[in-house]
Amino acid sequence: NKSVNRQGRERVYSILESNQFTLPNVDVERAKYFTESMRETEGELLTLRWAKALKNVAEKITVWITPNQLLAGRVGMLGRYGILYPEIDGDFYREVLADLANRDKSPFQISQEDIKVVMEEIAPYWEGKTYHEHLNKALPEDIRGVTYHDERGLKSKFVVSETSSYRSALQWVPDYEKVINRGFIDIQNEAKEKLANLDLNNSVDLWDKKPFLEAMIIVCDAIMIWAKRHADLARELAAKESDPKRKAELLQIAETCDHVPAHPARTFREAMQCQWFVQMFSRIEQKASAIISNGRMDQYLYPLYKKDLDEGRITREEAKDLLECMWVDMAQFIDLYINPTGVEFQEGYAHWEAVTIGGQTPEGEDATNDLSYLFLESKREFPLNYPDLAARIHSRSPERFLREVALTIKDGSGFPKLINDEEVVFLNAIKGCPVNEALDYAVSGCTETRMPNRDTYTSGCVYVNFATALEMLLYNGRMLHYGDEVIGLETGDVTKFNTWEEFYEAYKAQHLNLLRKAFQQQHVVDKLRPQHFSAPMSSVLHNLCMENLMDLHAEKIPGGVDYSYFEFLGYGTVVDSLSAIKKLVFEDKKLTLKEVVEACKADFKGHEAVREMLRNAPCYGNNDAYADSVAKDVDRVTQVEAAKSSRERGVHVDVRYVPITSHVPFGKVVSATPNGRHAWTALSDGSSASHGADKNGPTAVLLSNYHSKNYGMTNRASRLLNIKLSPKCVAGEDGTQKIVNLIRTWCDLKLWHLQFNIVNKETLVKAQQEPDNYRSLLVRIAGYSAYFCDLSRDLQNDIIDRTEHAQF
Ligand code: 8X3
Repeated sequence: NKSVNRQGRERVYSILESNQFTLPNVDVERAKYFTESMRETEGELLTLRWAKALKNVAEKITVWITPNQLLAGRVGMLGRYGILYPEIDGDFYREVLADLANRDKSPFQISQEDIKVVMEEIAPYWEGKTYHEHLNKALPEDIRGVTYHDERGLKSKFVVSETSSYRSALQWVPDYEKVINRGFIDIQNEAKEKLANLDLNNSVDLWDKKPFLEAMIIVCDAIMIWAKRHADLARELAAKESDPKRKAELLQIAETCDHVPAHPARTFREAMQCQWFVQMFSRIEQKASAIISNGRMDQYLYPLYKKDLDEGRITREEAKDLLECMWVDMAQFIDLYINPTGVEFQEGYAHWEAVTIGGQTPEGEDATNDLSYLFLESKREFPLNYPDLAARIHSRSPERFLREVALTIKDGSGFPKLINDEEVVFLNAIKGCPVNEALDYAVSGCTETRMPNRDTYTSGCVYVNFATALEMLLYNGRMLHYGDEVIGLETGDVTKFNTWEEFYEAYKAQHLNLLRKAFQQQHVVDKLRPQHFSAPMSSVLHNLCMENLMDLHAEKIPGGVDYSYFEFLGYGTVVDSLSAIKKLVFEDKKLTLKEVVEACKADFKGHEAVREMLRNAPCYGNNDAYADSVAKDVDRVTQVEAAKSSRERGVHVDVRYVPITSHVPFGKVVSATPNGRHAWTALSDGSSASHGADKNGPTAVLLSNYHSKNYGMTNRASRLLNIKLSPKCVAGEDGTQKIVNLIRTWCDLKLWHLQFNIVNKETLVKAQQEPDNYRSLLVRIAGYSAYFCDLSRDLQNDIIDRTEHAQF
C-alpha cells in the first residue's frame, strides 16, 4: 500500500518477485507417497500407520532449496504451490480437479499427468474411506438437512455448515521451543526409554502403548531423514555452484541441516532452520485449519538471538534477513481447498500462520523484547501478507510497544491484529489451564489461541447462519432461497404475533433449533475425527500425549483442556432486525409485521419508505442501549444453550464470532432482512456492526461490543472485530496517538480481538476498476490480510461497504 525501500532486501525481493502473483500449482507428491504407505499398513494402529506414511513421504518426496534462499525446505515444487490431503476430501477430486484453474475463487493449476496420478494412484484407494464420506453417512437425516444440499454432501446448505470435512483439526501451535532446545534425538530417546519400560505381558502396553511409542520413534526418524536429505542436496548444489558467495551459503545450509532438528540449536540461524523444518513437516503431517501457526516467536527465539548478538555472530539486519527469508518461502505454500465450501469460506488464499509478539511471560511480567520490535519493523519495511502477525496486548503493555503497533497499523496492510490478554488469559485459566500456561498462550488462527502443552485438538467447527433463523420465522420454517422445503420450525404465521414477547419467543425457538442441530452435528464430528486422523509429530511434541501415550487426535486426553467452538454468523444482521421490529412494530407501532414481511419478500422494491424506517431504527455498533440490550440477550440465550451442551458433552462449548469469509456465501442464501439489508448480499461479519449501520465512530463500536457481552458467563471465546478508518483521520502524530488510545480503551473493555483496515473507499473502488494498477493492495479480511484484487467481486463489495470512520 506504500512505496517500499528495497535496499538491503534484494535477496527476498528476488525470491518474492519470481512468484508473487503467479497461479499456484498443485503438488501431488505428498498425497502419492502418503497413500502408497497407507495401502500397505491396513489393520495397524492408526498412529503407527500415519508415522510410517510420513516416513515414506520423508524418504521419497522431492527435496528443494529455493534459489537464493538461506533456509532449506519446502513441501512442493518451486513457485507457489498447494498440496493434497485425500484422507479428508478425496471424494471431491472427480468434480473439482479438472476445473481448479478456472474457478473464480482461489484458483490453482494442475498438470494433466498429475490429474492422472491422482485419479489412478491416489483417489481409488480412498474411495469409500474419506472422512467426508463417513461424515455424510453418519449424520442423522434431520441434521443432514440443514448441513448439505445434495445426496453426496458436496454442496453446503449454508445454514448449519460443517467445516470439518476440509480440515483435520482447527489451528495448532506445536511446541517449537522443545525441539529448538532438545532436538529430535533427545525427544526420540524419551520415547525409546518409555518403550523399553513397557510390560509386554500387559495387553494395554502390548497393543496400545507399544505401537504408539514405535510411531513416535518412527516420526522422529522421518523428520531427521528429511532434514538430512536437505543437507545432502545443499552439498550437491554447492559442488556445482560457481558463485563463491552462494557456494558458501549452500555449505552453511548443509552444516545447519546436518545439525538441526536432530540436535539442540546452537545459534539463531539454527533455531530458525529447526523451526522451519517442524513447521513444514507439520504441513506434510496433516491439514490443520488454514496452516499451523508459528507461536510466540519473539519469546522462543530470543535467547539465541541475544546470545548471537552479544557474541557478535549476527547483526540485527542479518537476523531480519533470515526472518524475511522465512516469510517469502512461507508465502509460497498456499493452503489449497478442494471442498467448495472451504473455498467459499476461505477466500483470497486465506492463511493464518500467526506469529505472536508481545504479551506476558508465564510469570505475568511484560514479555516485549527487541525481537518483538524487529517483527514490527520487518512488517513495516517489507509489507508482505505473510506471516500473519498478532500482537498480544495487556494492561501494562509498554507505551513504546503500543506506539510501534499503531505505526504498523497505520501502514494499512492490516497488521498486526490485536489479541487481548485481559480477556484470553482469564478465560483460559477459568476453564482449567494452569495460570502460567494461560499466560503463555500463542495466537493460532484468525483470533484463536492455543497453549501448546495444554490444549487438545479441536475439530473443524460448525458455522451457524442465524440470519436464516430470522427467515424461518418470517416464512414459517422456510427460506425463500430453498422454496417450500421446511428447514426450520413451523412457528406459524408471523403476522399473527401480537406482542414482542411472543415474537421473540418464536425467534428464540428458531435460533435454538439451529443451535441444537449444530451441537449434535459437532458431536458426530468429534466422534469421527480420531477414527480418521492422526498426528504423530504433533503428539511427540505434546507433554500430555507423551505422559498418557495417546495421539493428539484422541477424543479425550487426561489433563487436557478441550474446546469445541461454534461460530455465530450474522450477529449484526440479526440484532438490527430484531431491534427494528421491537421498536417500529411493537413499541412505536409505526409498521405492522405484515408490512415488514411484504417489504422483505419484495426485496423492498416498491417499499422504499419501509426500508428507510427499518434502516433508521436503533442499530448495534452505535453505543445505543436499545440495540445493545437486544444484542446482549441474543448472546446470553446462545451461551445458556452452549453451557447445556458443555455439560452433556464434557467439553467447553464456546460461542465465537469469527466469519472468515462465510458471511458472503451465507448472505447469498438469505433474502432481504428486517434491518433493510437487501436479499442475497453479505451478512454482517464477526462481531462487527452491519454495513454502514455504525454511525457514531469507532469508540461507539467498541462500547457496543462491550455492552453486548455477558461477562458473567464463560461459554464465550473470540469476537472478531473489524474497524475501517480513513487514512486521513489517523495521519500524523495525532493519528498515532488516537490509535494508541483506542487500543488502551479496547484493552480496558476486555474485548477479545481488534483489527483495522486503513483505506479510502475511492482507493478500493479504483482498485476494482483498474486491478492491474493495484495488484499489491492489501486489505484485512478476517484474521488475515489478502490482496484486494484476488477477491471475488462480492467480497470486494463487502469490504467497500464496511463503514469507513472518518473521524474519532
Ligand atoms: C479462523 C476461524 O474456523 O479456522 O481462525 O477457527 S477457524
